[in-house]
Amino acid sequence: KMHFSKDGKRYHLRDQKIMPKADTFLWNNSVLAHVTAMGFSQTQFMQPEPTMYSHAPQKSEKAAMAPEPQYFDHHPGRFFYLKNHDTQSIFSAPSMPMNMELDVYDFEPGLSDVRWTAEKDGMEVVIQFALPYGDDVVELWKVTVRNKKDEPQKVSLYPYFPVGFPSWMNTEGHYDDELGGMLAYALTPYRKLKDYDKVKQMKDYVYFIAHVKPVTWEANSAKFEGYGGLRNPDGIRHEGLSCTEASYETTICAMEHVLELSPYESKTIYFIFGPANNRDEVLTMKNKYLYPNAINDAVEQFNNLYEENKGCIQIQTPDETVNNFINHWIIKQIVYHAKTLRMVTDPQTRNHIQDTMAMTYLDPGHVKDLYKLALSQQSINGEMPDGILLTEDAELKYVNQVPHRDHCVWAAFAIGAYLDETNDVGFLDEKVPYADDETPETVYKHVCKGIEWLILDRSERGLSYIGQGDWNDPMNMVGYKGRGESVWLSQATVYAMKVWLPICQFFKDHKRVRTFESIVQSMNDTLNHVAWDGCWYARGFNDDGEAFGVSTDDEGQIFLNTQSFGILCGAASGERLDLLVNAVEERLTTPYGVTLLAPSYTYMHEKIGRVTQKHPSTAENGSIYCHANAFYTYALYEKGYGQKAYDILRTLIPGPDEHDMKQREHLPLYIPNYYRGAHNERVIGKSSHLMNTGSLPWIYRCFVEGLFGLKGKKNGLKIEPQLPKAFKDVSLTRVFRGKTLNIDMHQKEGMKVTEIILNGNKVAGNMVTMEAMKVNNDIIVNCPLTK
Ligand code: CEZ
Repeated sequence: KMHFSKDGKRYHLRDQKIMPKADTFLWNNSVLAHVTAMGFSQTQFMQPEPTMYSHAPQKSEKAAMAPEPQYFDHHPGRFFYLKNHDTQSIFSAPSMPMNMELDVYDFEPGLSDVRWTAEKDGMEVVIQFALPYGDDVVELWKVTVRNKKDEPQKVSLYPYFPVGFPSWMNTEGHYDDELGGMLAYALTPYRKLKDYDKVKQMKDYVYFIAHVKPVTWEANSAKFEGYGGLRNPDGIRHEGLSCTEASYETTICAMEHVLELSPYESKTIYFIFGPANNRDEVLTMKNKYLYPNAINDAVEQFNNLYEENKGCIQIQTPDETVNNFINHWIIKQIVYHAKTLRMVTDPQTRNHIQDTMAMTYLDPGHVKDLYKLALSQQSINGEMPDGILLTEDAELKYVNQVPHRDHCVWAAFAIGAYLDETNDVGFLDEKVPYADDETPETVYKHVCKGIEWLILDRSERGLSYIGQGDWNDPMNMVGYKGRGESVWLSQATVYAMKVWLPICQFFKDHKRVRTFESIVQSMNDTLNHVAWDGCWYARGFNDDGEAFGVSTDDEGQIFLNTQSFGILCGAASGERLDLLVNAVEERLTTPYGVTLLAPSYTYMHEKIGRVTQKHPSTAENGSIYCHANAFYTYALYEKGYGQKAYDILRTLIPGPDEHDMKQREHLPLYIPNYYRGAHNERVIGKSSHLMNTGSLPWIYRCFVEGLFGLKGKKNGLKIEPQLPKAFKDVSLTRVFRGKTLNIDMHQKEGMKVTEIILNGNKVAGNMVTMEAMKVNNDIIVNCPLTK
């Protein structure tokens, strides 16, 4: 009922009922489309701010994709009704709105398109959806109706694409004969005269055109639904749609195509749906995209893109789900993040940097300009802004108007990772200006200045101030009076210095080396002295100097991030390390991953903030936040806890167990922002269904550098696998600095230390130097059995 296709690039969910919320997403440079198995859909495009053009009848205020979309009959979707003229029986595909039991159902998300098959009473509908490659905002649809009987059948096909009632100033729609399709208009509401010029540029028209003219149409939602509603619309019960416009009324795009099909005959209709600024633009799109091969062309271009960026590893392990995820699906998600930066004009600085960072392992050349762009918005005093402005008109909005104190740590992590992978030290010498000083300085200096800003931004006892938040956006009331301290940010600052120290050494920047080394030491001492709660690290200290994230708290006693970074910064060692790992296991671990904190907050804590008001076990309030899981597993690999790390990492990818997937309501096609935490047994593990997440670079690194232990060093590749017990034999291809390594890894009884054989010769130690590598290499790695 649920499985990957043979090549792993498509999924099949053949049961309409077991996972109605199963979903996938498609994207191009301007559009992000989220679709579900049932046919619900949300599409946003950039103009340049995220905008939607297909709404529920009531205008929703939501401007962009958000976690946990709630579906209901009138939730926007792309639906196709089918009526048999002889029997008058009706069903809808892919499933909604009628949701009738189908004889055949298949939700088939691919990397570059989505397909559904729905069959009832000898009539099959195959729907395919894709977005064009590039910048154009248009949905490409192809619907094939096949008569599966040995007698002729006459059917009507009625696509139903809602526009809604998005504008209280002007919403309307009708059939435009010349266009040969539906044209709706919903003016972006505005009040200020100065906004008129902006509104004039908006894509306020919505078009829906088929490549053959319909026989009847409907723009008027009330007429279409009549008394029957969406589940049994009068419009379809009657002979022909009523051809009624919407005149300041809830607007839809529906059409009727009559298809006479001989036995086993099929007919295909192509549709395009999208927003436009004016009628001419609609015509342009029609000419450009309303042709039979449009979808195939788009799919091919996206497939090529993923092929060109297929990542630095291609793996063959005994776990097919993991192979497919790492070889194909995480690639798609990484490329989406890196190329669109989540489709905002002011990505949060930490998101901008981490979304880019994942690309290090796909196409390292891609990251440099994006890092330089971020650094060019740094102040001369070292402070990084809350968001990176991508366009000239962009401004810091929403959460970016709340000052967060952590933005200087990320460049060190990301550029450190870039150097490990590429050894492109030349990048450190490239020069970038500051936001408030045009004299350019080197990338190296910029990052140093960021760290030095963090060093100054500390309390008397040497912990980082939290102000109105750190990594945790909604932790806004811990330190707003100026005294509160973040244990996490203190650890992250130390870790940033640790990552950066070898680079300072490389530059023979002795003074900095001495300073950083001594601060690393003193901060770690302080952390262990004041922030160690006995079995784990506290999360911080509020403005009144009280610790939180400690065992004496009634809620939020332990936080994951301070354990992960407590490991990464080197504060936790020896007994502390074991205690902390045990505490995470006992208090935070669930079958679906590790929760961000526990127990979840159930009431407002005014000395912590907005995070405590989020629903318990969602998002930052104790969900299984994938980003935080990725930090933690990365930290575990750093310390050699390979099996424990993998046990957690594996929980982030659903399946293949059916129960697991059903509980999560998530297919192994992308890492969601979070899964619900432990607060409510009924909904534990449920996916947020949000495809935006900072976890991707860390997860990918966990596989490359942790599990397979193939980490770039100055002179070459260090090979130190931490294979999980279940991976006795694996083979993979690693691309590294222009060389290809075909690697077989085996766990072998009796091995004491890992043995590496490069092109037939045993390597002394675990480094394969660049000099020793040919263009193509065969490597055998024999490891001791994993305990
Ligand atoms: O947003 C994420 C941010 O994109 O939350 C993370 C943060 O590190 C990421 O940069 C943890 O706080 O409540 C809010 O304002 C949050 O900003 C959320 O919207 C959160 C969402 O989960 C979206 O990704």
